[in-house]
Amino acid sequence: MIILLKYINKKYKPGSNDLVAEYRVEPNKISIEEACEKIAGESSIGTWTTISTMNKKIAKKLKPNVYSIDKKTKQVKIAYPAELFEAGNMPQIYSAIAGNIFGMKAVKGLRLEDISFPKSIMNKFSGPKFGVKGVRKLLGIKKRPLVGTIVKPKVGLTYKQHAKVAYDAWRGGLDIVKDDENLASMSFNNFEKRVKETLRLRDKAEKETGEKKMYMANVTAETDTMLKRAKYVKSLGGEYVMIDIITSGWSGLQTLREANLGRVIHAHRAMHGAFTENPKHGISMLTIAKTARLIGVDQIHVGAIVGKMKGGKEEVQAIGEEIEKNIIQPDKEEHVLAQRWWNIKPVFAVCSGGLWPGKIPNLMKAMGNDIIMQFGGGCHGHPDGTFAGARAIRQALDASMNLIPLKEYSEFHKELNLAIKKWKE
Ligand code: CAP
Ligand code: MG
Repeated sequence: MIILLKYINKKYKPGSNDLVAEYRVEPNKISIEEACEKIAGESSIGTWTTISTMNKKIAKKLKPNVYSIDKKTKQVKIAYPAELFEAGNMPQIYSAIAGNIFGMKAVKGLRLEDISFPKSIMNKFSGPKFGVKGVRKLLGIKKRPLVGTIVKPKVGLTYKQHAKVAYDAWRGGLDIVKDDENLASMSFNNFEKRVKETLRLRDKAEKETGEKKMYMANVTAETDTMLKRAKYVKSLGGEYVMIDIITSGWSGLQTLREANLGRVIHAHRAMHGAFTENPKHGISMLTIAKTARLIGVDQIHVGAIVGKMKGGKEEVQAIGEEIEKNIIQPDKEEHVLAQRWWNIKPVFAVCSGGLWPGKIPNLMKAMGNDIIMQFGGGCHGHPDGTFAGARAIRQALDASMNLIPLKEYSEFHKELNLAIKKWKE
C-alpha cells in the first residue's frame, strides 16, 4: 500500500521531546511549501517519491512536522521527533537535519539558523567539564577578562623558539598562550618536544610572575593520535588542550571530550567561514557554538566584532548569550530558538582575530568581562617585541577595568603608548 506523507501541519505544537530546527528556505522554481515538504522528508524518513516499504507505524512515530512557514522572511520551523535521532551521536543528528537537504535542487539556498535540543537528547552529552567558573578557578582570576596570545608566526618556529615566545608573553603578563590552528607536529617543531619545553618555561614564568599561566597545545589530528597527544599533555601537568572542531568534526570532538581526560578544552573554529558566512546558505555559527557547548568544550571562538574576521555585534553577542546563559529566550531577529541548558555549564567566549590593545575597551563594552581576548599580531607585532606587547595588553586591560581612557593611561605606560602609535587607525 502506498502512503503519501504530508509534513506541513501548521496546527502542530512542538512537544518537549521534539528537536526543533529553524531554516531559512529559498525555494528553486517551486513554492516554499513544496520545498518544505521535500526538506522535511529528505531530513527524516522520506525520499523523492512515494515508496511501497513505508507504513503507517513508521509515519506515526517518526514523521516530522513543518509547523511554521514565514513567507516574508523565508524562515521555516520543523519539529522532529527525538526518536529520529541516536541521542549522544552528534554526527548522526547533523547527517539528518544538516545533511542531504543542503544539496537538493529544490532549494536555491538553505541555511540552518538554530537547533533547539530536547532534554532527552541533551542528557546523552557531557557538556563542559570546567566551563567559565572552572577556568576562572584554575587561573585564580575572579572578575576580569582573560588575556592570551597565539604564538606567531603560525608555523615556522622551532620548538625552542616557540617556547621562548610563549615565555616572553607570560612574563609580560598574559594568562594564556596557545598554538595556532594550523600548528600540529612539524618536522621542525615536534609536538612532544614543543609541549615539554613550553610547559617547562610556563612553570618558570609562573614562578617569576607569581601568576598562574596556561598553555593550550593544539592536539588536532587523527583521533588515536589526538588522544595520545592529549594524554601526553596531561602526563606533563598541562591543564589545556586545543582542538580545531570543524576540521576534526563532531566525532573527533566527542572522542576527545568523552575520553574525560580532565583537561580544559579550547575549541578553535577554523573552516567555519566556509558555511557560516552566507546569510542565505549554510549553517549559523550560533548553531555550531551551541552544539560545541552540548558536546562539552570549555571555551570557543565566537568572533571579535572589532577585529579582522567577519561577525557583527548582534551575531557575536547572540552567540555569547547562547553559550553562557542557562535560559535562552527566542529572538526572531537573530533567528534564535528558545533553549533550556539545564545543568550544562556555560562556555567561555573567545574573542580573537586582528585584535590589539586599543581594541580592548570597545570589545569589553560589547561583550562584558566573561571573555577571553587573544592577540597574535597585536602582541608579537609590538615595536619592542613580545614581552612589551604583552605588557601593553595588560596595561590596556588594567586601564579598561578602571575605566581610564587608554590615551591618558598610555602617557605613563610606554609599552601601551608605542602600541597605540603603531596601530591607531
Ligand atoms: C588570530 C588567529 C585566530 C583567529 C581565528 C589567526 O591571530 O590566531 O586563529 O582569531 O579567528 O590565526 O588569525 P591574530 P576567529 O591575532 O594575529 O589575528 O577567532 O574568528 O575564529
Ligand atoms: Mg590562528
